[in-house]
Amino acid sequence: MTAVQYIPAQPGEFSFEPSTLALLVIDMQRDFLLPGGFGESLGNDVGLLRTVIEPLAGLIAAARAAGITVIHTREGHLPDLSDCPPAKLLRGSPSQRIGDPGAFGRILVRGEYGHDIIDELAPLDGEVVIDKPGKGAFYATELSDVLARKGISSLLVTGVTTEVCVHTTVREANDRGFECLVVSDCVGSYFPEFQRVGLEMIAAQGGIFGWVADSAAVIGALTATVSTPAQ
Ligand code: C5J
Repeated sequence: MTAVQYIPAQPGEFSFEPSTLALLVIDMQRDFLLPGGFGESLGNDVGLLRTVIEPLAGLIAAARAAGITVIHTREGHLPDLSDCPPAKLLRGSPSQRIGDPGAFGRILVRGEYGHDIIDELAPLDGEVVIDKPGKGAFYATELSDVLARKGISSLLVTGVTTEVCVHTTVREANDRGFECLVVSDCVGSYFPEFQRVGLEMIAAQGGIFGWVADSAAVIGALTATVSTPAQ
């Protein structure tokens, strides 16, 4: 029998069993986070996303130490863009579209330098990396199968951006029956207002999409996991 652990959270305590919990790290890619990259070229302040790096590195380390499954995602497309619907391709500034040359290679194209995960949060050998063509990590990916195979029913959700890929993924996960806790200082937005409201929306109405807690609270519970032997 595995011990149930608790994390103080909004709107109330989040309970989990370590063996059925995974840490999902969404789209911590150079295209979104590096100064001079795609995100910045759209006029965004990447500094707002980069505040996530340090707490998230600490959370990933704590999850690995506790034996929690860590899964990374990357948003991007095949080099021929056959998996990018015109509705997505044609949106946005004509000079900065998906597949166009950018400072770090073709924008959001798999295999390009900018598409990969930032060095600070590089996946370890053996950790699952899900390549996703959409905002949600479940759409047109193998994530459902991976989670089912590993017996995962609860997710710690982190990454960027809060109101886009994090929210879409949490909503997809919620509809599929997963219990999601969004880690407030480990998700980031280019828009401070969207960050605040995005987090509020998760835990509103008694946790309509899930729970919210900061990384200190989550790491506290994961550390207790390490020191509490399974029964
Ligand atoms: C966006 C993402 N914002 N990962 N992607 O286009 O949130």
